[in-house]
Amino acid sequence: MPGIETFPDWFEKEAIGPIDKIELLTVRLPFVAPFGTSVAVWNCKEALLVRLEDKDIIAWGECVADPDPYYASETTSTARHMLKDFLLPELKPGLTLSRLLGQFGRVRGHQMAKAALENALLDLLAKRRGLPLHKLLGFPAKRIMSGISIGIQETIVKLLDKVAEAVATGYHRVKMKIQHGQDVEWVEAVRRRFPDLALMADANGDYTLADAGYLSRLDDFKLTMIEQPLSYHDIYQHSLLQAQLKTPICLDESIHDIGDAEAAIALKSCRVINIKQGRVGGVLEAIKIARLCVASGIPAWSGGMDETGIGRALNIQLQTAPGFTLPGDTSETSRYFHEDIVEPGVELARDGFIEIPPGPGSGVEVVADRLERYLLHRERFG
Ligand code: OSB
Ligand code: MG
Repeated sequence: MPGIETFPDWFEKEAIGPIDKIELLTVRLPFVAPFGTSVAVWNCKEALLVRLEDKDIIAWGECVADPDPYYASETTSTARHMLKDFLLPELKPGLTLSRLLGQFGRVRGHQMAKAALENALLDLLAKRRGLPLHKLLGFPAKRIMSGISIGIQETIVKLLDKVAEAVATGYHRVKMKIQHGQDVEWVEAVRRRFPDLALMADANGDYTLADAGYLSRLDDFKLTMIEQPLSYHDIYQHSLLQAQLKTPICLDESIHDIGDAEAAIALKSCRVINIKQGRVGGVLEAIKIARLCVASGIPAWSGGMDETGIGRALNIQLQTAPGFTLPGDTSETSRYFHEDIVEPGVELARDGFIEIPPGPGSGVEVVADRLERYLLHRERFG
């Protein structure tokens, strides 16, 4: 395997080149059903998009931030501010992507804003070469495992219906959201009905170390993992909790870059890592973390942020990288939206796998009239 920092030659040798037109757009797509978590209930996906145009190429990036700061501190507004005032001004045609990302390093935090622009540039560079993104990154195509994240439901009966539907669709694993008051009993009910299901629970930081004894009751249900049980920026207390749980802990919110991943692995704070490329500053940082996971014997998977088809396509391309050994939050388009802004949408094959779309770049195309339908705001730069 290449070194953790090694990318194909173009990364350090080839200039990004001129870009005719840069735009930031905001879209809002209604969800088919509200998505409830311990931190918020979302009824729609509002996303900031980066659109790059050069000659006959149009490239896209999606910022995974929500309009609110309830999952992460970044929002669509902070990302717009960072892109406009600090990140886009660094984009010069003579720079390699490696140099540009180096410049981004001066800006502390704001990984989701950085990722959105990096994503769009990767789509552009791949399309210029007529290559699917995974090939530009040097990874062979493969079929991608699927997984679904089921939000907090009103009743256990409704939850069981949702899980049954996911199992019938063929998802490789089911994640259920939990929170205080909707946890042990709810997990137990799902496990009793689906004894062999690859099942995990995501708490989005709803518990404290004082709940360790209570959370250990989840050890009876063969969960593949419990995701982010403690605070959104904690690494240390998770190490104390992991020592008391049989169930593997998976960190999501706490991991912002490869340094956090190193700390979490060294402290034994988790046995699995959820790599969200947006949360860690982009696809290239995500690939590095996945390589670190391989070297450390830690399974990893690609987390989702209920992205539109633009971000979802990117997450699919990313999972060709070594280290994404577990099914991620990669679900069918119809599970989120009645209508998405891209084609082709994501569908599971009969065996639950997802094919990588064959087109260049991320492999999907934005459908103009759909974009118009869900567009809130459009602004041009450069
Ligand atoms: O915690 O993983 C999470 C969605 C939005 C914000 C946070 C999370 C999620 C999901 C859904 O669990 C993942 C998806 O289906 O894209
Ligand atoms: Mg999570």
